[in-house]
Amino acid sequence: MKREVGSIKTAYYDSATTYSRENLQTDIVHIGFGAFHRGHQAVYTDLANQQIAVPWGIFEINLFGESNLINELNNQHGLFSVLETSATAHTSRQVRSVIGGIHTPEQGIGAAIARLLEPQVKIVSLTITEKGYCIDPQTRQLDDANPLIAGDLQTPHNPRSAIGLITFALQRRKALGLQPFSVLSCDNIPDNGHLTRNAIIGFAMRLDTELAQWIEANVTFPGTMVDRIVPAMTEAQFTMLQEKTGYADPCGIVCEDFRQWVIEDNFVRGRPEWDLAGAMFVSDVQPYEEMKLRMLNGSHSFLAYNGSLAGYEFIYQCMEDPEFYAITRQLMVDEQAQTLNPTLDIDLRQYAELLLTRFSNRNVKHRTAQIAMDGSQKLPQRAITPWLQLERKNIANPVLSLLIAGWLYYVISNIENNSELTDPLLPVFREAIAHQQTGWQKALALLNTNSIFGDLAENIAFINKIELAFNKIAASGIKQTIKEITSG
Ligand code: NAI
Ligand code: CS2
Repeated sequence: MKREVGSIKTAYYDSATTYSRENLQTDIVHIGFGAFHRGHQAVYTDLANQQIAVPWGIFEINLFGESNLINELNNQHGLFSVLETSATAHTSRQVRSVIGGIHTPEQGIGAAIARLLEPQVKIVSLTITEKGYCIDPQTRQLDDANPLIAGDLQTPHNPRSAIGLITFALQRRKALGLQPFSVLSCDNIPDNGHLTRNAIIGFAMRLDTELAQWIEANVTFPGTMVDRIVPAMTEAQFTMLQEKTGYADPCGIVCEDFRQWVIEDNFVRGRPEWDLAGAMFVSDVQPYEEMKLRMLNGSHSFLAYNGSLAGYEFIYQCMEDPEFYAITRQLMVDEQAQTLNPTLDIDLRQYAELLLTRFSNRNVKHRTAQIAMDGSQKLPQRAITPWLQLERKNIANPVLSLLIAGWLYYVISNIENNSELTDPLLPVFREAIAHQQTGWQKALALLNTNSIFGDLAENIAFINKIELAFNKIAASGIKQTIKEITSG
């Protein structure tokens, strides 16, 4: 059923794609050719390219996962389709900003290093998930115990982690007298620029202090707030994409029509005019990023755990349940918004309504189980820090408490039922609960995971509130628990 790329009929695409790809070169190396990058940075670059004289090219590197995606991308000469969908309308576009890619487990790390050493590379961007930075979420410093980091410190010329790869490429560029590049994290991590800097300079420090100093002086790590809901593809979405474009595109994706990108304007060798495609360049990303991470991602995590406990497979199904809808708004407006920087020039109530509408989009099939992944890397910024802030301000935080209790309940029941659970700390969780008897004893054991909760297991107010919420879920079920919070 698949067709040759040459047969992609441009008539099927709603977007005009006007620029020549003939002279596209690797200006940006992107690590992490997943769903999100295709629906976000690649689209922004494509749209900006349509309006500028010299288009920017992106080259893709995948360090993990299946090789098919990059092989298919290369078969299609880097072209792929993006179907953007609201609840009622679709727009399809063919993205033309990508040149091709490498899957290092197949082609070898040397091929990736060679790309990073091309003199004209100006930006290395990343969507490698929270865990890809190999950082302890509590201390925000490089985690030496991380097996990838420990391995790369032994053989830095043959790296496996993104952090080791970028540091080695910078070391080689320095030695070869080449100009450095900027490193642009596009992952959902608070203060992602500084965190990436901590990881790379931390790694370099362990190898060579002079290199670390050179990176500090010559490389920038702009912070970003990135937003677009781009779920992992399902069979149904591949079918929908094919129906709308006439082409069975193995690299295609379906995502929501909304997109936002706020970028700290701090690049050592220039950057595309992403603002022509709607991005915002600012001097301080933090207020935007905190708003999005807490109101959007915090609510997503609430729905991921508690929605799963209620039996909902997709986020839009949670939104069709009036109690879930109400408690999500309560979380956004009465709790998360109260923790945000008051100088932010955004109407947070309106922002909450926009998020609720986006979550309700039935054409975006975002699985609660997908968002539930890697909770250990997400809870600190989405739930724990805001929980503590509200506590300090004497503002009630029952929904954040229920989010944390829901995570505990979800982790324990999925381990015990052998159900889907993906988290880099899964072995630690298994070990922690193995010798505990009651549900709450197991929860307490998990609350002792320092890299997530710090020393909160000793905070009596915290433990009391989480215990109350946890026991309520156990005794009455999640739906009744939510009903009581929203009505009380
Ligand atoms: P995905 O599962 O489609 O792709 C993940 C990518 O990360 C793959 O290319 C994989 O090779 C790479 N990766 C995984 N573990 C890695 C590691 N340890 N080191 C280096 N690379 C690693 O996921 P998707 O949807 O592309 O999301 C990726 C990240 O993008 C998210 O974790 C989030 O931080 C950010 N993001 C995602 C959004 C979405 O709606 N999908 C929206 C906003 C941000
Ligand atoms: C989600 C995000 O998977 C998750 O943790 O909360 O990927 C979310 O879809 C995006 O941040 C939306 O921009």
